Amino acid sequence: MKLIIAVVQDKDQRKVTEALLERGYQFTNIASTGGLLREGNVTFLIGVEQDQVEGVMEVLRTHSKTREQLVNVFPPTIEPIGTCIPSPVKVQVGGATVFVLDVERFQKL
Ligand code: 2BA
Repeated sequence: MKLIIAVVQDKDQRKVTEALLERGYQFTNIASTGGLLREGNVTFLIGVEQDQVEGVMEVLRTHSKTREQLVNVFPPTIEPIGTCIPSPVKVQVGGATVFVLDVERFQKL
């Protein structure tokens, strides 16, 4: 068995959820926050058999979009104090960030 951990942008949550449900996968959603952007995203925990991994990947590939977002970057020198102006930099976010792990044991107790 495999555990797929997929970080998806908030905006794609509904489509990914619907597509996973339609295909009969079982999963859990956890509200999460990106370390860099500090914005809400969603982490899906999806437990599947080995032969279902590609099906889940296909759903994630189809419904997780790549978007550009601006991040404020502060210049390395911040002197004189109080005059520091952050400059926005574009970063590409998504599609999904996916980890596939081996599951040692799976039980519902
Ligand atoms: P964030 O941490 O908010 O990152 C948003 C985007 O900023 C990333 O998009 C990436 O393009 C850029 N970024 C983040 N950290 C960076 C760094 N150290 N150097 C250069 N660029 C950086 P994605 O790569 O699509 O990631 C989207 C979200 O997936 C991330 O949101 C984070 O929540 C999660 N994620 C990505 N890589 C991860 C990892 N290795 N471990 C755990 N979570 C990860």
